Amino acid sequence: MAFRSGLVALIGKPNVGKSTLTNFIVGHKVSIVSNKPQTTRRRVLGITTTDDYQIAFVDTPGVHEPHTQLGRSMVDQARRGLMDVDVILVVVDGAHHPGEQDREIAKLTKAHTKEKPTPVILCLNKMDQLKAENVVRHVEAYQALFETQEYMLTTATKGQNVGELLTLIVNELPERAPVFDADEFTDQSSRFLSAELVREKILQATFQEIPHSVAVTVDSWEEEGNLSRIMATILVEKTSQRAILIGKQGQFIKKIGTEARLEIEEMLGHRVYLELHVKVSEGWRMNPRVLHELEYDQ
Ligand SMILES: Nc1nc2c(ncn2[C@@H]2O[C@H](COP(=O)(O)OP(=O)(O)O)[C@@H](O)[C@H]2O)c(=O)[nH]1
Ligand SMILES: [Mg+2]
Repeated sequence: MAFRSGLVALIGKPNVGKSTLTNFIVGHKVSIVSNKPQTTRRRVLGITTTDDYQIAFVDTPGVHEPHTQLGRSMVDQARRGLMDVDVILVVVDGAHHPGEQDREIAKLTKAHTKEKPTPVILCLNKMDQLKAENVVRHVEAYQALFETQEYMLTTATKGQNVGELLTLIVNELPERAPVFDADEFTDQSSRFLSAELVREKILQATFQEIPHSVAVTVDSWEEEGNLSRIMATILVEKTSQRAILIGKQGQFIKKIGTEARLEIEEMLGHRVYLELHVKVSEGWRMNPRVLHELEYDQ
């Protein structure tokens, strides 16, 4: 079989498992995961290469109603993620019947395929939560909505049926030489991924408005032999949020720092010294300059 390669856009509502699926396929955490919507704030490329194929997945922020400058930038990126792709992989929550947001996404993909015919494959994720009596009804409803027959039921957290899903995707890819080196797995810098790992630990440990209000920047990064010295700032929008993140006697920030450091060390393959500061920056989500500094607009 000739080598196949191509670009695959992951499109779907927030929280359906797009980043979990990307990370599983790529074998590295290129896109952070939490159960809070809008965890992914900018486009991330996740690349997998075998002897027979190379797939570059474009993991986009979920399509949702934008209320802030950050939200608008995220939806723009989801739309742009569709440009020039070889396959559109629509990821849905297979455990639930399609709803209003799914119909919105269907409109988006249909508008795109009308202009540029592109194969659409459905990934009905969260199969572990799908009741047996709903399988046929949900599969048929999503197939009708997205006007495609091709689908796979998956459990991304366990990697179930992901191999089968990859087979469907590869069959739709053109015969083409690889574009990326075999050892490249993302287009994101270690610096950005490190900031994202800190944000992931915060998202996983906080509730309500904090996940939406947090951003992380890496302010300095120095290599000392086999050690990376990283200084990062956590931006929040209110003084009360700062107090929560620091916690009693600094306990909360310490826990976040340890969890993030361990994962950054794993990613870099050497020791890391991580220093975290918390800063209040009112309304940063509305501020294009701050969004640019955070690289959320790229
Ligand atoms: N039960 C179950 N949970 C999943 C599955 N895939 C992802 N999740 C969880 O769903 C949440 C959102 O996942 P994420 O990948 O961030 O979704 P995204 O917003 O679409 O990128 C996380 O808590 C994941 O652990 C799955 O197949 N089954
Ligand atoms: Mg995501």
